[in-house]
Amino acid sequence: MVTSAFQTTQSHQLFTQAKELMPGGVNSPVRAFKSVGSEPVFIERAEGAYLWDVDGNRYIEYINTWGPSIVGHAHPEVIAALAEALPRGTSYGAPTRLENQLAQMVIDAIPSVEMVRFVNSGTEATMSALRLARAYTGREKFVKFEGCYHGHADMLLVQAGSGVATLGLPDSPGVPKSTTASTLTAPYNDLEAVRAIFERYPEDIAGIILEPVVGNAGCLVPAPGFLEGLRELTRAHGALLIFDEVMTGFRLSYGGAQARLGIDPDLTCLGKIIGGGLPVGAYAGKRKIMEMVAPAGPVYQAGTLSGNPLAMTAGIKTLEILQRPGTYERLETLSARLADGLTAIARTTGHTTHSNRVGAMFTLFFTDGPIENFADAKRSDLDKFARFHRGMLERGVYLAPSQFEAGFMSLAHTEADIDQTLQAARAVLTSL
Ligand code: KE4
Repeated sequence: MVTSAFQTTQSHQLFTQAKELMPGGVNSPVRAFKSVGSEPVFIERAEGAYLWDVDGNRYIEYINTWGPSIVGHAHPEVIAALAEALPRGTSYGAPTRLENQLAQMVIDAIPSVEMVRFVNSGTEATMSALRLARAYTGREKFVKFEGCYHGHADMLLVQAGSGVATLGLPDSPGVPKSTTASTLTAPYNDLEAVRAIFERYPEDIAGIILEPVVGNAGCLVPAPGFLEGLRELTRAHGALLIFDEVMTGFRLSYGGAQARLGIDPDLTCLGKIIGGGLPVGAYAGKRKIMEMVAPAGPVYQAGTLSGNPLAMTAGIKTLEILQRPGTYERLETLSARLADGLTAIARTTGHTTHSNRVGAMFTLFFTDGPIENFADAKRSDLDKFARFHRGMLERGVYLAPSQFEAGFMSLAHTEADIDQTLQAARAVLTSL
């Protein structure tokens, strides 16, 4: 039931003030709750599977700050590691043993990775990986998929997912046509469309970049043979296969989507989880490619806070926790309980929905399935999704404020949290 205590007075005041100070009152568009037609709640603190807003409302949350807090918010061991590191300073602009340690952990975890460069965001990771692919192949064109989001670098803001889709933006003004002239797009899961691109441009494609399991169109699952087909096409044409695992890395398995699905990409982009919630990104891959990056090679890329000691510390501790036995089985059990429960409740309350899930990434679409690409996802009833989102928020469940995002499970969630979530969903879906 909606507790009469649910009020968001202080959030409203803060949002009113924020809109005077920052565009849209936020520092990342999807946070503004625009597509669900309500105002964001301002968060005071987070712990485990819970968020508390400034009005004292507690939420069971399934965003994991868009992926990073897979071990739970404010994990005691992560906090302790940061507390121990803080007195040594926050940034040096110089190499540290911590970067060696986290790089080695990433290399040990992901078979296709032989060398790593840390940056400060997923955007920097994908932007740099594409620059490197273009330098390595001497070619300019690359392929991305409709609905995939790879951050906000100019050449990637073409038919992007996540916030671009959420806000229904055609693409972004301010991006020169010349910059996106080399960006070719195809529908996700459409191998024939990619084959046709290579037939048209047999020697011009530097690479294909994709989310191996998509989170930014809502969750889309690769069709059998799709990823394998991309691997064959890129190999046959001397193009690189670039997996954007900013979201899936260390979430879908300790070796990411590629280990779970058995694919060997040339480059991998990472972020989110490897920083444990502090700013981080990375691009990584085969040594012969990575050694082209400055100062080892001519491909320039730099960053004041790259390899920041606090982000490295949080990332190292987070990956140590994820290495423990049973981690991914637990995430699977909890995620299946939630996704299957939501699907069953939607059916018994007479709603047409379809659920896509891989491990601890899932989306309940408000339309019928199958949902295999962005066009399918866009059939969803966004108005119903918005009412569902609002109803769940009022009942203490914090979901991604967009149909074109994935839900995330953490190790801090319990069966009781999920059952409470399902109880709220039953009440909301009955009322819709
Ligand atoms: P950042 O620059 O936001 O660290 O990473 C960009 C990025 C790259 N690749 C993938 C697969 C991603 O999911 C992202 C960022 N994800 C979004 C959530 N869909 C971040 C949330 C936001 O934009 O506020």
